[in-house]
Amino acid sequence: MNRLGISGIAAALLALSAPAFAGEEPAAPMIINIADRASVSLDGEWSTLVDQYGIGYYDYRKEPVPDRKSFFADMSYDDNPAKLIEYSFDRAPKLRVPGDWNTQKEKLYLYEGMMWYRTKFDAAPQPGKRYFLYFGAVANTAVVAVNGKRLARHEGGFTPFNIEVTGMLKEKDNSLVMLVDNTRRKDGVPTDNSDWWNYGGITRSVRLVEMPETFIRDYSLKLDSEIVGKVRRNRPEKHRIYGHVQLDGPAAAGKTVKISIPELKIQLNAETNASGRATFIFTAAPSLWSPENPKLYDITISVDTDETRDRIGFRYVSTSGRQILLNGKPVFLRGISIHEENIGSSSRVTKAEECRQLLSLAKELNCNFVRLAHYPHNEEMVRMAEEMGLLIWSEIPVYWTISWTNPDTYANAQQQLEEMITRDINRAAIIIWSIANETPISPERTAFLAKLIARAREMDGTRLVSAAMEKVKVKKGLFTVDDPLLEYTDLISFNQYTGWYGKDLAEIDNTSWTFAREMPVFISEFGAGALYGFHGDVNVRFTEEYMEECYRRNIRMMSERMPGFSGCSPWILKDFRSPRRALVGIQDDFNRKGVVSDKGERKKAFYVLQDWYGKLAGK
Ligand code: GCB
Repeated sequence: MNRLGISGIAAALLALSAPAFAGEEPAAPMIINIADRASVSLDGEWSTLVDQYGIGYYDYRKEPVPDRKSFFADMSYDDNPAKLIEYSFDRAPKLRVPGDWNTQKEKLYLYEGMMWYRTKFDAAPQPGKRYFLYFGAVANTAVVAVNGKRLARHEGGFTPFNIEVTGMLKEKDNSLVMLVDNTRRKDGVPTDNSDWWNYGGITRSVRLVEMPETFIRDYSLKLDSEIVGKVRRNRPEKHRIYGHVQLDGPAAAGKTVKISIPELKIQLNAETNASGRATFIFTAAPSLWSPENPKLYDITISVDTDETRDRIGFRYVSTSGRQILLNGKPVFLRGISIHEENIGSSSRVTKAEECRQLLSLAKELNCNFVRLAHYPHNEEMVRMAEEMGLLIWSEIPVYWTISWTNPDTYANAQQQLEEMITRDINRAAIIIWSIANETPISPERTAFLAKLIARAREMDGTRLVSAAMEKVKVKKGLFTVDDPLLEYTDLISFNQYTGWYGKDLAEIDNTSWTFAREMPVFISEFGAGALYGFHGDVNVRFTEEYMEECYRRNIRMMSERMPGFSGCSPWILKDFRSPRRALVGIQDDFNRKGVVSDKGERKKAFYVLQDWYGKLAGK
């Protein structure tokens, strides 16, 4: 039965975008720092069934069926051949979890739709413990059932969620069935049109997490930008560090929480209020995190029933006039944009080693900054960038033509924003939350985005908030950004493809910029496409020479004729898959704007960028 009482027909038309059916509750509040928690991995080979028509979910009238008649029941023809059971996960082919399905089997390369996943696992549930299933990311919608009972639904393909399964586990042979749907939807976030591959699947790890009854769910430690007291020569500045600890469980209220940072000789207690939340503030003089000094401190947070350890850096970021300041000093962001695709097979990144390959290339380019586009990347990527001394721009997939007036679309965008901020609130490397990319200006869009920015600032007042905007022409050869969103952002950040999505390379030399606002200017994208190894005249599109020259001239133009130019993240590190790229023999389903090819071969433009960044870095 449909819990919200919409008719079966309406539900069918909406497919999985429909409001939750019975048992399809929102996920539980997110548990952070999951790598530190007692857990077992459920990764591996899962049984899978492609379900183009939703036969495991609907009956032949396209009415949703109850758990026992759906594939969530995990029945098998072989268990009772006298009964009509038209499926069996035991007979089904396997797919690797984590992983996108598109690059695992040729016949799934273009598949968009529903897919069933099933795994079985043993557990040893202990009395007095709580159990959660944690999913790093499932693209894009997931409905989860355990032992035949539907428990939760999550929408948003790039952020984690967890659901509680306390009291539902057996010692042997638990069945975990998931319906995963990557159908593109106009009202989705992202919408049905983009410039990247719509990978489907359980794309990040799945874990069974064991928690005490009352546990530490999330926490933050934030450095305030104000310097407290006098600055003494050769001594680190003193700052306030403030934050919160949120407990979860029956005994969450009135608890003493301990926060300790041994290296800073910090040891303090805070009391939780009636909702299990403790806030604290103290002063300390940490060695500040920066690309040159990616210093992290071991911290421990504990209550009588639980303890978690993390490594946290402290820094502050702000703007002053046309400059971005990191720890009070001007910083030029030598960035590169990155999609979450590995080098080699161009599959969704699933291993630490793949993160390292991408980030090492950024280091080789002399970057101090990465734009993790166009959605939150996996947590490992963020933590590794932080350890390697790379600043981060992190964004949600509010991209191009979102349904600005649909309240469900807004709710989902905000949910994804909250999930991104909650997971990564303690990552010093992240200095910019970005809430949108190249969205067409209208009053509805600006209201939607302004609300997201307000929410981001409410959750986190310690970072810059921005969006990738677009340029407009003032007159021949003169451009600006004239977007009402600038009222709300900290940066004039925008994508500009002068010399590529225009007439020719010469237009770059005839382009200048003017900005009415005294704000830092950040070029979130520029670039050109080239097929690695394709050489020719500088004016021939897709040659390495064209791309190289496009980089040279853009760098000159931005450096010389762009007031407030404070950094850039050229598009993009690696060639990536996109259904918009149809030129056979050159594109072959790849956006070729990578400074390295899909196999990691460095194009000529790579060296132009490396050389420029090297000089800026004083190398
Ligand atoms: C853009 C988009 C990016 C595209 C890129 C391109 O402005 O933000 O997602 O892939 O242009 O290559 O056209």
